[in-house]
Parts: sequence; structure tokens; C-alpha cells
Amino acid sequence: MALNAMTMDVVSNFVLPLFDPNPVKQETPIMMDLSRSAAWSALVSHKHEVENLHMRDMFSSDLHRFERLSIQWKGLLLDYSKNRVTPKTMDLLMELARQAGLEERRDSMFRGDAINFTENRSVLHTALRRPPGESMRVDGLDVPAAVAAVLHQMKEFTGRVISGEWKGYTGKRITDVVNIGIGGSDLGPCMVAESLKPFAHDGIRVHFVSNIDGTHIAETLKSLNAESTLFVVASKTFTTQETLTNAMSAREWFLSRALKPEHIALHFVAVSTNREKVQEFGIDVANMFEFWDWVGGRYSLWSAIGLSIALYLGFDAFMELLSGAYAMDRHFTEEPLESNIPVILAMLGVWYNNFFDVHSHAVIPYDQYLHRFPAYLQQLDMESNGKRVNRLGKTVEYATGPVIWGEPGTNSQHAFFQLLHQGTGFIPADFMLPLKTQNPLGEHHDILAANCFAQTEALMKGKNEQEVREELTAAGLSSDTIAELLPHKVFPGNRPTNSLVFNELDPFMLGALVAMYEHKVFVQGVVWQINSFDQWGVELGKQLAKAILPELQGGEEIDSHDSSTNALIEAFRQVRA
Ligand code: G6Q
Repeated sequence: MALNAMTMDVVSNFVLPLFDPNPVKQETPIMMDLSRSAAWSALVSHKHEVENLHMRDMFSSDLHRFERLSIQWKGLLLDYSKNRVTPKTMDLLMELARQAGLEERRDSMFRGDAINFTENRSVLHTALRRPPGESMRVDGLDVPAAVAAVLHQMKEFTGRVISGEWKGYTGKRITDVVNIGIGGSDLGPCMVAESLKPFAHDGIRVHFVSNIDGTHIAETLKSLNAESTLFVVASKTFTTQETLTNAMSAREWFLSRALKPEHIALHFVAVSTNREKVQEFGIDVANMFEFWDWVGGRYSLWSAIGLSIALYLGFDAFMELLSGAYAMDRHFTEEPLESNIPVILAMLGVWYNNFFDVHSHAVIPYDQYLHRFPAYLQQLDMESNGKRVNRLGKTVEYATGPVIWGEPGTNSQHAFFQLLHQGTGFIPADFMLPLKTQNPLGEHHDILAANCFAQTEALMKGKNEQEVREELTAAGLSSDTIAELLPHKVFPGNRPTNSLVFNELDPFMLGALVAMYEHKVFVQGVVWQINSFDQWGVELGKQLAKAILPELQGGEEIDSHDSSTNALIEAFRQVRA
């Protein structure tokens, strides 16, 4: 688990073909109405050929289906054979990706073009995990040098905190780190910290406070000692209401114990792009870890936003995470579309979303450590692709981002799997399983794996009328009872799943899996011709909340909203009074 210096050395000898030292800031979107393209029409016709095929039959008529529809990559196995596809489907889907300009747009992102054109920004989270060696400038900034400098700062700082050299105001070492952030400044680091708990070093616990609900910070602070607690205030803009309010409360709590404002420097650090606001808040810029506007919030765990990860796991493990992501970047940029893991996952999603009208996708990790993974993925996918206008600002005529949701197996089997098996429609699902457990304990891991494999088999095969009838007859039931029970016991099957099976959930593999999903989301955004990198949809609620806050606190009669909102405000005020 030590820093894979080897990996970084080896990878630095390769050159991604797409790196432009002087990326252009403007891009001209090349648009066509994809739903009227030849590739789209071909898929519409092809769907009629496939919709009546059952995967059971496809497996029995092709003994090599698994070999044909699976990929092994660096300890990761993607088995996508349990999908409602034939080899022709995959060819047509890849043709659609090509017609959408996927390869050009992928190059454009890696090159640093301003593909987030509504914010006039490059999208360069991939530059954060790229080994040093090549030059690249964005807005005059030497990107690799800037990234290396912040990584160095993180290495130094985390080393001092972990070793105990960094001391609190009474001379005690730091035992607890509280990351205060929300959205992209919380979900990624929190998910990684939870996922890689077994790799944490002894001595530092990590906590994540995001919600403006005072309960979140109040409950977190209850168990903490100000003398040995370090707050990491993580906010790209440093203007986010929730984060600043939580950080203020943390500061008050701290000062009520430490008393002297100069002690703040030992217990508060900031991660941000906004130097002025950090200073305004009262954090010394010497204690600030910088990142840049070309790192989107939900793509920022690879930047200094990962400071809490590095403090918890150690800097070497953080670098391993980056090298796993970089390995996946190389796979994504170098592998032909037909054998490209993120592309395959993305295009299967497009197949169901746009040709079967299925707008929901489940993610089921068979690993308790991944319990925050679906929540993380929800933001990554839904905030990126939950858009209804294309890059030209025209309303799209097809569905874009699906609803992403999930919970760890086996818990989910005892909760919502009923609907997956016997509900009216089907919901495609990704099943994730590490082959090796971090906690070998009796038969636990064998039972876990058996359940994971059984569920994908059951969803694919189902149980037909004949099988149910034979089973009930063998159980000695009367023909009347059999007739009554039979329809309730039939499983239609033919429900698609991907299995993502990997050797071990270690920092390298987690980095690769996260990057894989980032690129999957990117590919779908390209096909749907949307901007996956802005998030204007979160603004309206924020604006209205700003107007309502003084109304909740004031005394005047409220009649400026609709009758529902007026009444809700009034109900709150009565209790508040
Ligand atoms: C992510 C979004 C959003 C953002 C939060 C926090 O892509 O931009 O989730 O991360 O709103 O923003 P700050 O980091 O600026 O506080």
C-alpha cells in the first residue's frame, strides 16, 4: 500500500496523445440532431429485433457470450454479458458514439478546451492525477507545476499532522479532522474516506459536516476536544452559505474553549480557489490549499479537496488513488471504443434510457465500505447530466440523465429488490464486488459473493411458468392452489445488470472505479449533446432561500409568494415566535 512510486514512474513514461500545451479557450460546438442521425435510426429499428429476445436464450445459444461481452483490466472484470444486447447492438451503439463526435470531444476535454462553455472553463480534473512531465498552460497558469506545488504542500502538511509534529494550542497532537464542506466539497472525500477505512493509519479520525441543519455540526462536535481537532474548511468558492455557517459555528465552538483568536491558525485550514474570501473569513492564507476553476466541484476529490482523505489515509494512499484514476484515464483515451470500459457502460445506459425508455439506474455495491458510493455517484451523474437543453440551448427531444440510486447489497435485497425482480418495468443495475474482503470472518464473504452472483443470475434468468408449476407440484400443492399462486411466483427475468468485480477495494482500484464513472458520465453527456460540467439547476432554490430567510426572521405579514409558500412561512414563524 506504500506510495506506488513505481506506478507513477512507469506511467510518466507514457504520453497521452491529447495534451496541448496551449489549449484554446473557446470551442465551437459542432451539433447535429443526433436523434435524427443514421446511427440513432438504426438503433430504433434494431431495438425491435432485440426486445423480444430473452437473455436466457441468448446465453444458451452462445456458449461464449461471457467471453464476448466482458473485459479484464488491471484486476477489474467488467461482465456486461447480462444485458439485452447482441454483438450487433454493441456495434450500433459504438457507431452512435462515433457520430456524436465522442473521440473528438474526449480529446478536447483532455487538451483543456473550454468545454464547460456556459462558465467559459476548461475541464481538467484529469490534469490533477497526471504524472508530471509535460507542460500545459490554462489562463497563463503552468498547470502541472501548480498541481505539483499543491501536492507538495499537502504532503508536507499531512506528514506533520500525522507524525504529531503539528500541535494544537495546548501542545497536543491532532486526533480528529473535521471536513466542513458540501456537495462536491463533501461527497467525494466522504465516500473515499468511508470506502478506504481499512487503509487509514492509526491516530486520526475523520468527520464530515455538510448539512446546514445545526444537528450535523452539533452532533459531530459533541465527541470532540478542541485541543486536538483540526477543521478543514473546504469550499471552492468560499461563499457557500451552508459551509460558511458551519465553519462559523465551528470557530465559535473552538474559541469558546481556546479563547485566543491566534490559536485559530493551528486548528483551521482552508481548501479553496478564493484567496480573498479565505482571508476575509479569518484563515491565514499560509494555511490555504489552492485549486482552480477548471476543477468542477463534483470532480474535485483529486485536488486539495482531498486533503481530508490524505490526512486520514496518509499522503501515499492519496497518491495511489490518483494513480488508479490516471490508469483509467489512459484506458479511456487509448482503448478503442469497442473495448473501452467507460464507453461500454455509457452506451449501455444510452441503450436503455433512449431506446427502452428506462430512466432509472441502480448501483448496488456488495461491499459495506462502499455504502456512500451511490450517494456520491448520484451527484456525479445527476448534476452532470440532468440537463434538458443541448449545447446550442435547444430543448432536447430525447431523455438525458437517468435517476441514479442504490444501497449496499445484501441489505437492498431485503428492501427494494422485489421491484427489481417483479416490478412492471426493468431497472438496469451495476453490481460491484471485491473478490477479497478486508474482514475475513467465517463464511461472510462467501455468502456475500454468492448473493451478488445469484441476484444477477436471477434478474437475467427469471423463473418461468413451467418452472414455477414444477416447483409447486413437487411441493405437493393442489392444482387449484397452484393456479392461484402461479402468477405471483413467476419472475419475468431478462433484467439487465453489469457486474464490476475487482480483486480488492484498495486506493488504486477505488481511484480507477471513480474515474471510470466520471468518464461514463462524460460519454453520455457527449451523446446527449449537453454540457455535463455546469449546474445552473441548483441556483434557483438558493436565490429563493436568500429571500425567504429574512422573512422567517422578520415580523411583517408575508403575502408575496404563492399561498402555499406564504402559509408554510407563517407556520414556521408561529413556532419560532
Ligand atoms: C459540484 C457543485 C456543487 C458544489 C457545492 C459546494 O459540482 O458545483 O456541489 O461542490 O455547491 O460548493 P463550494 O465548494 O464552492 O462550497
